[in-house]
Amino acid sequence: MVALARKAQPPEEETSAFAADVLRGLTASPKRLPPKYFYDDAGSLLFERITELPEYYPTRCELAILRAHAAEIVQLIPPGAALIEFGSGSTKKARILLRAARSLACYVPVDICGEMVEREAAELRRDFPALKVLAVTADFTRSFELPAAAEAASARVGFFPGSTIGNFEPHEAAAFLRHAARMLGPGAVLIVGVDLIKSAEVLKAAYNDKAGITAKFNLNLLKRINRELGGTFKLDTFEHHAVYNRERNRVEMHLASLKRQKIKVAGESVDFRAGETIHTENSYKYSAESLAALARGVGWLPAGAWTDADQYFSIQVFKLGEERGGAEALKT
Ligand code: SAH
Ligand code: AVI
Repeated sequence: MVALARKAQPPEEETSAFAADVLRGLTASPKRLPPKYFYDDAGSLLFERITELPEYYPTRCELAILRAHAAEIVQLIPPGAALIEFGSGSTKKARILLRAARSLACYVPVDICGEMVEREAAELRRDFPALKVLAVTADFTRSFELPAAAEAASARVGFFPGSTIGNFEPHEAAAFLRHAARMLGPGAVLIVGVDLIKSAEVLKAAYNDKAGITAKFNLNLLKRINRELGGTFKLDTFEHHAVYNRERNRVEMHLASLKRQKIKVAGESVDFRAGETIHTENSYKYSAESLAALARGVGWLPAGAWTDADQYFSIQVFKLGEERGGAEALKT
């Protein structure tokens, strides 16, 4: 079995892209940082701890839907297709589909965190010895090459669980769905997991856990900037804030400076007022209908939808349309 490990960019370019994004975000008003940088190895492991918290319901709900409906979901995967997961993390959810699926050409976990994707791929190869597991380290918002076996498969099926789609602005989510259509090509299927709109109390608790793991996950971004970009952030002078913005159906995460201070990052100086925040993440919540409408707008047609008993989470399957919408999505 051949294992493909691919770096999206050489490390130097990666570091300078990180530095440029951080400096752009910290000199903007209000200050912001892209959430994709949460996921260094430590951040990926902290996210895994979040998924086990009593307050963080999305993972449990999505796993329950997958376990209950795997047989129906895999019916929508064409025989001989390649399964490509965007933001594969622990691959726990893919394992449910992999156990239920009949004939897959290969499984391609794609993640920005190279350590995580390689570690998980090695475990999957042990647990599914007959499956070709072709790990790709890449930023899924950019074009990247799929392994040859995925290109040669009868069709490509995208898997985008975890409500990672909610970390995009809605226009970015539409752009990603269009990009996924182009990448997966004619006959593609896309399985998306999305967190549904619900009471503010449940949402606030999920992002303000009592054990403080979400706070650690948020602050880890500053730790990473210190380590990789020579930053001088003192972690105990910043505080994790997570609020629900009802008008925009999104949970916002911020890091608030507890005092007026000056920070050095990548050779530049950045000033903070007391109480000033860095906006680090949005986690948009959708209705089942609003996600379907977003997908339909870029050529993906609904093929199935499932929810959990509390209607907290939704898994939806889309197929590329043959008519105008599908052709539209596949235009370069
Ligand atoms: N699919 C898993 C993990 C979700 S967490 C689950 O459902 O539990 C989000 C995952 O997406 C992380 O593993 C993170 O490293 C990855 N990720 C976030 N932004 C990314 C990007 N731009 N490109 C590739 N991977 C990304
Ligand atoms: C990966 N993503 C969908 C998670 C979310 O819920 O937005 C990341 C996360 N942020 C805080 N807790 C979990």
